[in-house]
Amino acid sequence: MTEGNFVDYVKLYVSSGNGGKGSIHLHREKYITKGGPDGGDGGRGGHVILRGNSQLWTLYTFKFKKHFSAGHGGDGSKNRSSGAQGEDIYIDIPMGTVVRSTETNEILFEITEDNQEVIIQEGGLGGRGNWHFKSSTRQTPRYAQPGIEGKTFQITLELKVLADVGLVGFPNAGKSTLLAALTSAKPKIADYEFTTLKPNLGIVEYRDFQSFVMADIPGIIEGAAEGKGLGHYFLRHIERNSILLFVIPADTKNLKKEFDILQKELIKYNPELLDKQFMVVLSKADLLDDELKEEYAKEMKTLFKEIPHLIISSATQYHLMELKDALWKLLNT
Ligand SMILES: Nc1nc2c(ncn2[C@@H]2O[C@H](COP(=O)(O)OP(=O)(O)OP(=O)(O)O)[C@@H](O)[C@H]2O)c(=O)[nH]1
Ligand SMILES: [Mg+2]
Repeated sequence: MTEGNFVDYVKLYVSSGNGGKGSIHLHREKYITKGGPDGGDGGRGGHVILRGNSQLWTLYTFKFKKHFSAGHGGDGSKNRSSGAQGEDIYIDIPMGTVVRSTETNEILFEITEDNQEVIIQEGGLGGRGNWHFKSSTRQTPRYAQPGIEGKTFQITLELKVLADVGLVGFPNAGKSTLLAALTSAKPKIADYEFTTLKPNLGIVEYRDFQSFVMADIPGIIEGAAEGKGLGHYFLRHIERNSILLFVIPADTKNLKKEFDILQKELIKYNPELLDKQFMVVLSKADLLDDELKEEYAKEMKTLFKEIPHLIISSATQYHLMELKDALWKLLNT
């Protein structure tokens, strides 16, 4: 995953297939002069079906493809033979995707399970062939039903659950570096503020083939809730994470103040964020000597009390396994 893989809101056009035409056909055979109607039915048009897929984490694929059309039904033909059914089209989407009608903004449903299928737009019915319309007074009906046309519908997909752990910190705190150290994501990392402009997601592989998703978002600064920096836009993504992992660098001027500012911005933006589980890491510990580390450890113990905390270094991998353990424990309580 690279910079800009984070797509959580898209509008799609979906079109179901037309139903095939019913056939108007009169049976012809040697020696049979009045064979009667034998035109078959048109096949139904293909449905558009949304399907949950647990391997997907974002709506990224829809950045490039926004139109989806199912196949048309085949026309009926002689000998009462029905037209082929139009091919259904399946659109795979991640779990936690809310599907709305773009026109009314009404929520239609939410995909919550792997392989869950919902028909979002039905294919048009095939028309009935002329043999259905034979009666005592009308032996050779010369009409059949046309198929019903498919429909185009615009839907809005919005991803609700994005990640299990969201990284929160000032610019340059080392969030992207931590994501890169824990996952195979390759976010841009540099020694200046606002290197990360768009959130990045990575999958943290845990013991026994378990995993959780971590989201790295742009740095938050004082005033973010009022729109300073990039924070105001990205704060909404944090709302969806179940754990907020505060990243504060070891070269911070003031550990407590930095944590307070971050927390204050979150509360200003949405007080409900306080109900989330918090964890704090002091990053870049390789910059500290043992004595300083010791001091920080004490300070964190008094400052954070109930909040789990760790001193880590992405550069030297110091305490990264312990961090995974702690996050996993939090996720499972
Ligand atoms: N020594 C040391 N430097 C680190 C460590 N982690 C990150 N850095 C450095 O800190 C700088 C910022 O790192 P990033 O990971 O880009 O920081 P960020 O929090 O993602 O920054 P923004 O995207 O701007 O919000 C880079 O120069 C990194 O090389 C670490 O564990 N040790
Ligand atoms: Mg970054």
